[in-house]
This record gives sequence, C-alpha cells and structure tokens, in this order.
Amino acid sequence: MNVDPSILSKENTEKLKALNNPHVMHIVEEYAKICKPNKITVLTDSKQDVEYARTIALEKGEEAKLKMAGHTVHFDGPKDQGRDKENTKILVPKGVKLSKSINTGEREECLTEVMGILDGIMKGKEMFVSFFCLGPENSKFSLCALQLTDSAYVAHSENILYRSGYREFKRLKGSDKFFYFIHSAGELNERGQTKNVDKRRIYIDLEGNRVLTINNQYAGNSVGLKKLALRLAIKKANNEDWLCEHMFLMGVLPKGKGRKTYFAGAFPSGCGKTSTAMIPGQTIVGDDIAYLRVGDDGRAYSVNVEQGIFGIIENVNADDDPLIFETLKTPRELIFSNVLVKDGVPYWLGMGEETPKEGLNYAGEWKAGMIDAKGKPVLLAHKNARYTMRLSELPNVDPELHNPNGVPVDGIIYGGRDSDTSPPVAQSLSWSHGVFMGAAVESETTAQVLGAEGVRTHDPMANMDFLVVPLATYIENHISFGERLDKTPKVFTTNYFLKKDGKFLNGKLDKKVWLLWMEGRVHNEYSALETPIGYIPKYEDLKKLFKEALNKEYSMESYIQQFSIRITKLLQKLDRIEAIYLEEGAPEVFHEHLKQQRSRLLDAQKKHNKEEISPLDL
Ligand code: SPV
Ligand code: MN
Repeated sequence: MNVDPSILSKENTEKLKALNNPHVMHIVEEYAKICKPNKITVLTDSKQDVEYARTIALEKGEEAKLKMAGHTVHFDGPKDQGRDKENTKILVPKGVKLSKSINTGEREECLTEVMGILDGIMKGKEMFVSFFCLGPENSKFSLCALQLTDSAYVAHSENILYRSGYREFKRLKGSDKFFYFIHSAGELNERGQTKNVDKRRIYIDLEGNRVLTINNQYAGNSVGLKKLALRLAIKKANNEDWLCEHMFLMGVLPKGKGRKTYFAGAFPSGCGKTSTAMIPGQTIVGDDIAYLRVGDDGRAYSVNVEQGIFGIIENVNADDDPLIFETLKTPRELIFSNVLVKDGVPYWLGMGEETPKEGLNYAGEWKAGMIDAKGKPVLLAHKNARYTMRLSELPNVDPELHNPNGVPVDGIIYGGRDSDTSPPVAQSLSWSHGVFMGAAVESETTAQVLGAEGVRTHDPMANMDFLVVPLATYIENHISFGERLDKTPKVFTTNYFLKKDGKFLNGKLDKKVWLLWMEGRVHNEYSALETPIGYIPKYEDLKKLFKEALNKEYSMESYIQQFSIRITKLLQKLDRIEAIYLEEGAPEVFHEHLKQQRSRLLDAQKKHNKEEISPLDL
C-alpha cells in the first residue's frame, strides 16, 4: 500500500487487504494522493466501525444530538437543500448527445476540471472508506459500491440507508465489478455546512463506473448510493437485461382473502409515493429505488436497493402518516435534516402539533414573523426537510425485504399529478400500453413548490431526472423486458390530485380503495369498463370497497365526477406527449399506441358528441 502509515494506519490497511481486491487498494491510494486527507479510516461491518461514523459526525458538528435517545439533527446549507440539477452532469465523449433534458458534459474536460477542485480538498480532514451492497447480499440483483467521503454525516446516513457490503466485496474475488463514489463536502463553515456551493459539481462518469461529487452535503447530491448509483445502475441495466427504476415496492393484503400481492410504483416527487407505500394495513419493502429482473419462472421479481428511508417530513402527522409519525417520536437511530430545533426537540411543517415561535434551522436562528428579501414569511423548516431511518424500525416492514430472490411483482403503478385530465385510477390495455402510460406521466407543480401553479412537467416513469441513456432506448428496454416475461405485471396509472372548483375531488385516504381495486384486478376479481385510455373501475365495486376499507359512502355523483373521460383534456395531453416523442424517438409500438389512443378518443367524441363522457354512458 502506497499511502503514508501516518495517514492510513496498519490496522486500517489490514481491513483493506482482507478484501483481496487490488482495484479497491488502487482507488484508495489514488484519491488519497489527490484529495490529501490527513487521516483515512476504513469502516467495515463491525459494530464498532458502524458506530464510529455517527460518533465523528457528532464530534465534528455535522450532526447534533437531540433530546430523544438515538436522534440527531443535521443542517445542510441554505443553498444546499435539494438535488442540484444544473451541476449534475453525465460525462460523455465529445459529440455524444443523450436526450434533450439530460444534462451532459464532455468527459475529458469535466474530469480535468473536477480533479482540479478535488486537489487537496480533504487537507486537514479525515476520509472515510465504506463498503455497501445495493440490494440484498448474495443475490443476482445486487451490486457492490465503494464510498470515499470526508463527511461523517454521509457515511452515517449510508450506514442507515444501505446494507453493509464488506462481506459482499470479499465475494467479488478481486474483480473490478463495483461502483465507486468520491465525495467531499469541501470547506465547512462554523455550522459544519459546505461553504463553496458555487463550486458544487456532481459528475457521473459512466465509463469509469464512478461518480465524483463535491462541495455539497444534501443527501440527494452527496450520498453516492442513492441517486448517483441509480444513474450508474440505469446504464448497467440498459446494457444487460433488467430494469433499474425509481420505484417503491409494497405488499398489498386485501382483508379476508389470505393473499399478498406485490406492487411496484413510480411517482414523481410530491405525488404520493411514500404515502402509497405506507397505506395502513399493507407492508413496505422499499420507498425509492428498485431493481427488476425476469425470474426463472417467467415472472418479474424485484428488490429494494436500499434498507432505509430518506423521507420528506413535511405533513408527516398523526392523522395522515401515523406509523412514520410514531416512529419519529420514539427513541431509535434517526437523523432529522433541515427541521426546526428548539430545546433539543425537532419540529416540521404540517406536523399537526403546536410549533415554537423560535428555534434553530438550516439558515440559523429562526423567529416567527421573519420575512425574506421578497417580503414573504420565512417558514420554520425547509419544505424538503427529511428524516433518515432504517425500514426495520417500521412495524409494517415486509418480511421479504432481504430476500435475495426479491419479491414477485404482479402490479406496477405509475402515479402522476394533474388537476383536470386523468381519472384517479386506470389499467392499461396491455404491457406495452402500460409502458406507454408510464412514459406519458406528467406532474403539475404547486404554487408553493416551483413558482407558477399548474405547470406540467413530463416525467416518464418518474425517472427522467436520472436517465443516462436516451429516453427512446429506456422505453425500448421496458417494452422488451415485458416480452421476456411469461406473466407480465398488470400496469396501472393513478392520479390523486383531480380538482373541481379548486377543491380536491378525493380524500387522502381514497388511495387505499384504488390500491385494493388494482390488487383485485390482478386476480381477475372485478370486471371493468373499457375506455379510450384503458380500463376503469365500475361503480358497484368502488362503492363496496369504500364501505369495506374506509367505512365511507361513495356516491354515484362522486364516481361520475372522478371517472368521466375528459376527451378534450386527454387529447391535449396526447398532443404534448406526441411532440416529445416525435423529437426523442420511440419504438414503433409506442407510436402505434399514440395513434390508436387518439383515434379511440376521437371516435368517442364523435359518438357521444361531448367533451366529457360519463362512465355510465360507456
Ligand atoms: C427524490 O427527490 O426523489 C428523493 C430524494 O427520493 S433525493 O435523495 O433528493 O433524490
Ligand atoms: Mn426518489
């Protein structure tokens, strides 16, 4: 080992040597030379090493203890509160273009730039070397990941969110088939926050199976194994024969039927992903990233890449999210980020409890009534404030979470957000029509989040932010994945956000009914109405389900309002989607679906001579 023993001790060197992997040794050596830390600590899967990251995060002030045992708080800087799209680039050879909305950079140029910023970036700091396994251990799904970071908060978060990979690296038998992530938070201010956010760079080097990310701390930018590994894995899946998706995984357990049906679901941020995976009475396998493969029996199988949740805390309260709320209020290992802290107690927006008039948040001292430069009230916590915890802390965690074979997926849900176009739930006419539906997902911004309300963004499979292959190629992979299956999952779309006169047409709990209907459809239990855009539920079935699941009367009037086929709006959506795919390209079958869906909509319009067709007239 070519690192000064005063930096990498004998004991730490031994931990590396035990892996018998020259590539790991080489990477540690190389980045020790470039980043110049004054100490390197290798973290194995021992209890002591796992504890160490948390201890140092507290000692160095990247986290602070809260009153409740096991709870800590971390504050990202004011300009480091979300994923930085602008400075995240996929490195490609000169002249290579991916899709219009994929941000790329010329590889050689970007590597030169980032290596320059990395030079000496860890001076006076400790570098942590950790090993993780994406997916369950000893499984054909899983991938090894090596993390080098100077942030103890990042190492600590990863210990919570991911499975240890120290044993898995030994199973690699010296191969270089692993991803690696180099992260530096850069220079920190007195609050332990990244100072030089203007030099933030997140470079995804597909060719090198690595990501270099610097001058940031927000987990979506810094934690290598989350959205950075997702991008590398999408490339790998594309070159092989599986899918890497921005999906939750859950078990659906209809009462009294004695069965469990697994669903995977992709929802853009803020469209109800975690809350769907946490619907009471069901089980959760994962809430963010899933790998899917064709099983030996011809069914689709999937694993959760992670073992924890990095969840949005806003609106987590006793009524809407009772299980998570209870978990956040009791002692266990938990990291709160970007909440408000007063007397060692965390507070957040929409928590359903009285909040203090002052405290400490990501921006410093906060007081009720503060206004920003534009005269708008400063919120007590950031809207993207989060919690980091293990799934095993939840009472509804699925027992198959670590099954190396994954769970069989019989249903796939694509969730969008629109106020005036799509019905609350619909089923595709076939697998490829389902791919078409997923590829057409749109999400409307709300006034609070991204400026103007009602701005639609196209987010195919809720994965657009993370694509590293052209959109058309990604769509093609989905079509061919289905062709390799003997039993394709049933594909559905949901939209929890339909409005009339500015009011939501559905309650927050209604999604349980849609879920139970979808589960029943997988088992051919309900007949459905065929519409130009797919199958929708019949009134009698929903009425029964509302009564059974929510003890709610579901009126015919609600059904008609929610499930009317909005021809004009649906045609407009089709035009938007077509324009995108004419530019991006798509498989032939996809264009066929576009054409057929349009002609079905136009035929219905002619037949009924109406812009909105009641489901009763279908
Ligand atoms: C998301 O935004 O989809 C997240 C959080 O899951 S982040 O880690 O920022 O990607
Ligand atoms: Mn996500």
